[in-house]
Amino acid sequence: MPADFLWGAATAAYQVEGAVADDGRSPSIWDTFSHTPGRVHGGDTGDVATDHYRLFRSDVALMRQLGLGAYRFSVAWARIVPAPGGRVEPRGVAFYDRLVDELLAQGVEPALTLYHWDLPQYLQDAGGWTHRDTASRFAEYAGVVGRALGDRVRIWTTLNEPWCSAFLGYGSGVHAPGVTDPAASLTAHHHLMLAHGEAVAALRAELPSEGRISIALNLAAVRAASADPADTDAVRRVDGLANRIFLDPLLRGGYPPDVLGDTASVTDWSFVRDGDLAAISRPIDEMGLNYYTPSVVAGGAEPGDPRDDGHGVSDHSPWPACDDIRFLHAPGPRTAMGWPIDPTGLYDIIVRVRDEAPELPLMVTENGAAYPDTVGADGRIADPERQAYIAAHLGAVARAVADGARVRGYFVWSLLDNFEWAYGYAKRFGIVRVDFATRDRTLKDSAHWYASVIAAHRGRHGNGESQGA
Ligand code: IFM
Repeated sequence: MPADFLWGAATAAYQVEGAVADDGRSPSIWDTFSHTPGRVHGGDTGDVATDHYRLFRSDVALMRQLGLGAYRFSVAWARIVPAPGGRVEPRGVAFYDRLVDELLAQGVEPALTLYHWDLPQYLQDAGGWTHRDTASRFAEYAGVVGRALGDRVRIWTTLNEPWCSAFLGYGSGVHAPGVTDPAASLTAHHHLMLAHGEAVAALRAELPSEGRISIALNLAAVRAASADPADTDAVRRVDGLANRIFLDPLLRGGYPPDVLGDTASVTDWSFVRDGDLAAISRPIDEMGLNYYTPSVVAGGAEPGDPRDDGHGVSDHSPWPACDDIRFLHAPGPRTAMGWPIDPTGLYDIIVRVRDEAPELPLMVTENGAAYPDTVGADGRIADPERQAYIAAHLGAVARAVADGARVRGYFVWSLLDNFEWAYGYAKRFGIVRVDFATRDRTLKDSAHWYASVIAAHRGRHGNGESQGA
């Protein structure tokens, strides 16, 4: 990796913070969703989660112990602007102030995401992401956070995985707000993209010139089940809805014509207004890529059965106008999410973006694996599968770097075991174990190993990370 490569780990507000009623925070759509019976495995909620809101100082101490160069976290919008009208809650801002100051004091660079799926419930009550106004509210919120923290935070991400917000939130309904309406999912998608573009402008107005603005996309490595033309056309369609529906407006200022055609039975796209695509394509400084597993698709199938697609169980597809497409699993070993392990997918999405935007620096903003870890009699948590997963994916990043991709950093998902959305606490992604009865943290073997990788890199490059620079 380059000398100034940033080695990090990531979390997100609702998944780790807890303290959902503290310091003026109002409910988000995930509070509502997780408290709705049947929505989340075991009735789990983020009410306490890992208690990071209270334990953040000791968590930052762990980061320092691991030698992390950066910590990627998200801000809970409902802590900052907890009610309609735009009033800013100073106690909410103060929490992130303390977190950022603690990170900087411990030599860990903050990497801030503005939206990791926890829309304030009052905005959902007004229509959520199907309501165009939500994009303007997001830009206002971005400006508030930019003003408060822009003097210390250099790495900014507007949205995390907007595909999930739009298509799991409004299509399959396995994520909050739990809507199952393909037209609504495409409307939400566009308003999320617009929110990103408006937030870029709002952040630019607040950040000093060193501020770097990005968006984190979970682009899909889509493969055909066979060379059959029905399968290759399924790849084109899914690629359109997973990848080009983001990359084309962001990088080229237009939606792909074939996607507009493929989805014409669902919506006429009249929610796109003049000027929207110019806003969405405002230049960004880097792009975040989140990757876990490839997608294998086949065409010409019978309409799907109820299924667990690795995000949750639903009778509704997250893919609009794709009822004739089947999603298969690649062969080979899988993680506890049922996700096949294939690092070449990460290589493929990195070089794709390298080819489409050669000047744009990239960050792997999430990558990691869930396994059912057990604590040994000696208290040790041996998680060789997770270690192997991360090592193999780092290998894919290194290969992409060697092939000319400008990858500036890698963030393990996740620092901590946490609230894994529809799966609650049943899936553990952390390199640090959290005992959800006591909230005690224990470094897993993968954490010790990741620390040694970082230390070896520093040893080779003389502590060359750009943190705080
Ligand atoms: O836990 C999630 C995270 O919030 C977003 N990306 C995928 C992770 C694993 O499912």
